[in-house]
Amino acid sequence: MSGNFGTAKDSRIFVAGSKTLIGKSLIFELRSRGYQNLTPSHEEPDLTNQLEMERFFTDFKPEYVFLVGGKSGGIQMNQEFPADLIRENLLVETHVIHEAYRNKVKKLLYLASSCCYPKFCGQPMQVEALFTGKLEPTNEAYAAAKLAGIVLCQSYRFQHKVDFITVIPANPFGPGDDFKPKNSHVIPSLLRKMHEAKNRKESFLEIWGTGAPIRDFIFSRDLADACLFLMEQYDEEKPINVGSGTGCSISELSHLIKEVVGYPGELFFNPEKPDGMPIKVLDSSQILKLGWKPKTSLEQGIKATYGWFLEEMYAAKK
Ligand code: GFB
Repeated sequence: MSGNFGTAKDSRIFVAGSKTLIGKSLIFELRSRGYQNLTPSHEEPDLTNQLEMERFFTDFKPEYVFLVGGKSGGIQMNQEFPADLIRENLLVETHVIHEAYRNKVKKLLYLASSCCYPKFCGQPMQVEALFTGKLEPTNEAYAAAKLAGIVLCQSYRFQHKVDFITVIPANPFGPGDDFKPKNSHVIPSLLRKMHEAKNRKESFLEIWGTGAPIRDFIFSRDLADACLFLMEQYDEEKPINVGSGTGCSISELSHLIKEVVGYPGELFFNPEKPDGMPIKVLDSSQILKLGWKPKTSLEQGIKATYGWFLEEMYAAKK
């Protein structure tokens, strides 16, 4: 069913969302494994534009599609820009999935999100829990769009007999992440804030929320590796989770980042800022059973991400 993705290194591959954290990691992994026929990352068509998508699929005729595009960001972005998030993600999913079907793509992998799970979900979160409860209000619009993407894949599979699969990742982070204060997820945000607080010799740093929420973090290169593994090995309608297997509280995470950055000040948790979902840890037993596991510890991943951030800052100053 999956064609010959693993062996055919000359396959035409479209990474839809090549400028995203996961898109960049996927392109890096694909190139390092000898796949050369990738859609050029510097001139990605507008995924939200139906005509551009039609033209692109007709010209490039991709055989495999990794759908990792669309807008995403941390808790603050989700609260401020719900309309942009739902609109952009719905457009991207609709156009890419439909054109993949019309152009007889051999296989498509759609990357959903762990915020598709209900707010008060049993832990670790199993795929069977999807659609069984209310979503976390701070990211409801984004999550609704990502859930629609899951149903799109399942519906095209059923009606058109295509091999479209869904992967649900834990919270990804890594080199190439978005460090802009308003958009960023917790890891890039805290790396930047602590780095700047250290340089300014500030003795206190505010961390949003109570510090109690628990997250499952996956290093972007491990997630890209899992996506390539699943493109080859997984053909089911049921979404599959990809996580680290363990949870880490925001408080533990903040202290780990403090150590990596070498920030000597005190951390102050501000409960007036939103916590988001209380716990999000994925049940990743299915992919473990198939023979894949992550290679990078949280600490190693954070060190690599901070190293990348420092290089970027240095390059920007030159
Ligand atoms: O990464 P984050 O925004 O994503 O926040 P979510 C995780 C937790 O870190 C929340 C706390 O409890 C925040 O209150 N936090 C503490 C911070 N300090 C900070 C900070 O400086 N910046 C940020 N961003 N958080 C996301 C969704 O929810 O999950 C996304 O909003 C996406 O759309 C992602 O789906 C996987 O895990 O709360």
